[in-house]
Amino acid sequence: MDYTPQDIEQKWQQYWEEKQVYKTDNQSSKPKYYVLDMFPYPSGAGLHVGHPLGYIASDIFARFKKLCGFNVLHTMGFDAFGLPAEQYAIQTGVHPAVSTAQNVQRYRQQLDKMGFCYDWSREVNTSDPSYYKWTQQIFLWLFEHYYDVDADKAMPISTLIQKFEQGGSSAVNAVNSYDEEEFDAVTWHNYSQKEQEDILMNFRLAYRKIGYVNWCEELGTVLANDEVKDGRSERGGYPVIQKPMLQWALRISAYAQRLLDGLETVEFAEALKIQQRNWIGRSEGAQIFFDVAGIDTLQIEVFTTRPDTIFGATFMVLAPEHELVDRLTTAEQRAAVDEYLHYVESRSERDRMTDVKTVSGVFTGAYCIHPFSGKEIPIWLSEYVLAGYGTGAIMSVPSDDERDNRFAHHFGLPIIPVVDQSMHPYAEIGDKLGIMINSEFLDGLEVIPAIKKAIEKIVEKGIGNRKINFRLRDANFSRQRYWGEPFPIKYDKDGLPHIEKALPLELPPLDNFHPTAEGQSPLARVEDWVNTTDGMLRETDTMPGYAGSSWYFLRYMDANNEEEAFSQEAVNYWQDVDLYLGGAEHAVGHLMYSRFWHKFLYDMGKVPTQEPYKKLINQGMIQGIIEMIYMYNERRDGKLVYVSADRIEEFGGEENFSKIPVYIAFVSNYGLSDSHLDDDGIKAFKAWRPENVDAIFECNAEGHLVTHSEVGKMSKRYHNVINPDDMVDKYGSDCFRMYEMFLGPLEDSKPWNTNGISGVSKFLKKFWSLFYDGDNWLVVDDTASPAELKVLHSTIKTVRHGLETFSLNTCVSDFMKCVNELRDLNCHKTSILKELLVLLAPFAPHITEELWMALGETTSVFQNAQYPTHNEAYLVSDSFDYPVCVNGKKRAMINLPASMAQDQIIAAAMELEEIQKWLAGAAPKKTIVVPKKMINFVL
Ligand code: ANZ
Repeated sequence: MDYTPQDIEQKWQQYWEEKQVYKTDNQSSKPKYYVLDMFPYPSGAGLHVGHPLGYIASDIFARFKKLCGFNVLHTMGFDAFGLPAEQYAIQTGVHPAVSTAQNVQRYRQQLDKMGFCYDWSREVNTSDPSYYKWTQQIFLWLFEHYYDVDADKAMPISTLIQKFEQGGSSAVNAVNSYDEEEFDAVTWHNYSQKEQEDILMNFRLAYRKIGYVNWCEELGTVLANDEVKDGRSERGGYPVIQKPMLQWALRISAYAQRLLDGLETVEFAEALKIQQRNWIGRSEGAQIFFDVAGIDTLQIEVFTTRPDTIFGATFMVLAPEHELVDRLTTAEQRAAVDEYLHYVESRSERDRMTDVKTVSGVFTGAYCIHPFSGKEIPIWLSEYVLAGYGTGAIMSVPSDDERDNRFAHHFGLPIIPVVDQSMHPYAEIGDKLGIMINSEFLDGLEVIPAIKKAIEKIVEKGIGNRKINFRLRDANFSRQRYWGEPFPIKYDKDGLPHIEKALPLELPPLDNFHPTAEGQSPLARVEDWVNTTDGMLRETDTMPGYAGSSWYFLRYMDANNEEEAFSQEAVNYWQDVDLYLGGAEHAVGHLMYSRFWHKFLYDMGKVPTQEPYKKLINQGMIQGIIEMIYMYNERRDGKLVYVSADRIEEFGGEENFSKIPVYIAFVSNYGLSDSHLDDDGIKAFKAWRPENVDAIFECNAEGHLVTHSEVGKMSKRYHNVINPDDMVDKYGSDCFRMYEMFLGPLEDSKPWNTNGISGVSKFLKKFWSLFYDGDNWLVVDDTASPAELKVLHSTIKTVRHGLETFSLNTCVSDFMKCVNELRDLNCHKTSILKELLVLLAPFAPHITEELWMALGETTSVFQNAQYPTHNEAYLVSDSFDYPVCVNGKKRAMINLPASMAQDQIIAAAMELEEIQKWLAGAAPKKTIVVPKKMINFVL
């Protein structure tokens, strides 16, 4: 029987499905292990060879763990809500549910072909009402909780209400966005229901606040951040403004410290931890209150990490959105301020944070009192101060802060050096500029002690406090879109939110997917859905893409539970994800939100662990090679001219050319240094694009049009997508799986190159040939030799090590080496091959299953076998290469068992032809044998 993967792979895939080989129970006497992949968004383009890289690695690992005796949870599903399906619906009228279902089906086919060991009975699909019912439920839990700082956890809103009832606002220490007056218990009782609700909203973990969206009037729609470029819409180039809208947000900021602390307890790549730490952005410093000149009781609160520089603060800057802007602006400055605010509207937050070239701002006309000098310092507005960070106001220290310095230079504001506090007094300069510089109490101190001292003084003076600030902001949770989870919320006539109790609240049918003229979600058009029977109006926004993905790993634990999101029992059994594999691009999005949701669920007592993922590996990207041909910038006789890459200098070099990506199927030696279009390639290229029919091709001497190759994205746009289906059809899934691993270290990005795949294909054929020679079954039950055992056991050792350290590429080469060595030894012994087969099974599950059964087994290797462990005893070198000397000069070498007796060693050495020649028939005078060192004959 020859090895033809096409004949065996489907057979075993069907077998696994029929026998439910990968079905996992929530109860077992075995230890548990949970291997999770980041589930895909099923896009219209299908999977390319880059996508399965992580899936293959995790599948190998899951199978390995199964064979090691673990009860392994390994699942797959679809992150199926999202923008592309909705945009497709806008363009084509095809309902997102329809296109999504088609894409899911295609993904499923592609995944199935690769022979993954998923328990498909646990599949989740975030757009399925039976799933999003629970996403809505978790949202409501968030809505019904607040973060209690004293308890350091989420608590029910009912507890908060009790506290307000008993002791007013001072009885509560909670994370909130409430910035109105303090109130006592009596006042709370006297508040109307609406007033009470408005207050509570500022404490909820899911709450409503004014958020800013990218609004494009011309397109009549809200745009996502990456649809906006330099203040204009990417599509059409229309102006985009920041439009305030009431939006839902999640109070992730309440969990900032715990999200930071949790990183110490998990095994993520250090680079990823750093990214998360930066995103959380913990800063220690002070809040300081500056009185506003001439307006009693009005204060501006700033946050600073450098309170020690307060003597260099020469002006204040507020974010243009700061709530005091209106009160502070003087009549003379009103027009200038209004004009400036108008300008800022056109600037996205991203521009404001990243654009350092533009210096812009305006004076409000108002002044603050410097708390130490008592002198007046001007209050300005500028876009570089962000409304959402700190307090949205800063004290500007142009001597020490770069942005402040740029600003001061631009607007001619004073700069007072405070770098070396010991070099004071600058009293004289300070007096001229109107502020006091006597920083006596900071004299001679280094920065850190100076900060401490400054805070001490600030607290002493009663003008501020020590403060820890986090850059992490509450995430906007509203999208003005159709294809997402509807909020289970409706509003009464006073605009108060009420909970929808009957879940799921399903998306209504729709055929016009355009947003409304006011920028609302298309749901706003479905009047009979929006207007509820109890006279309320439904929320028409939907949840963002990361809602469903924030908890899907929990659903897998108990995917078919109709009573609850997951049972206590299931989650107590599975606990958490042992290994999570996915792309690094989710570092601060999905991973942060899901860690946050998990901690919230932990606070509620719904999950037993603080962190959802014990270990996380980011697989690299598989890039494509882009093949381009040089098109000359001028036509010849009206015809396009293409020039072979090795001849472009004749035409004046690169600058006279544009590079056109060509479909890689036309390219000969694709991915190699001499890639080119030959006659057939040129023919195909001509047929591909009508404008090329009469094009001129300036080829090289061999008649080739040499192409220019670059490593880049694998994408439709570069015509370089390699479809895993094609690879599997041609080489088989086992080969494809092993080749993907063979490409290089899992975490590295690397270009796809099909050329090497035939090497892996040959390896599998050789492996097969240890069992079969044509129709001859070669395997025999003889006892294994030490050499064979050594080959096997050293492979077990290195492969296991490779698996444990996720060095799967080296495992593949270990297998190759092993098979070559066994072939050299002509080994066809059951005891060796059976172990090797199990060792290889996680990598190449089909071929090994076939041969396993051929060895006489009757149940799957994955249900029945145990992963081999190596025996060190077989690895000890059992022979030694002796140099054989005559009169001290080396004349020959001989390999002898290490345990051989001296007289036998001598006898064996004397028999050597070279030695016989030297002895010439005579017996040596003396023979010296140093065991495991050398043999010497003295004549
Ligand atoms: C005075 C000062 C002097 C500052 C100095 C820095 C250096 P991180 O580390 O990111 O927390 N800041 C505060 N709120 C801001 C806002 N909403 N938008 C823009 N900048 C803001 O940075 C905190 C520092 O960034 C604060 O300390 C403040 O400037 C500025 F030599 O105050 B500093």
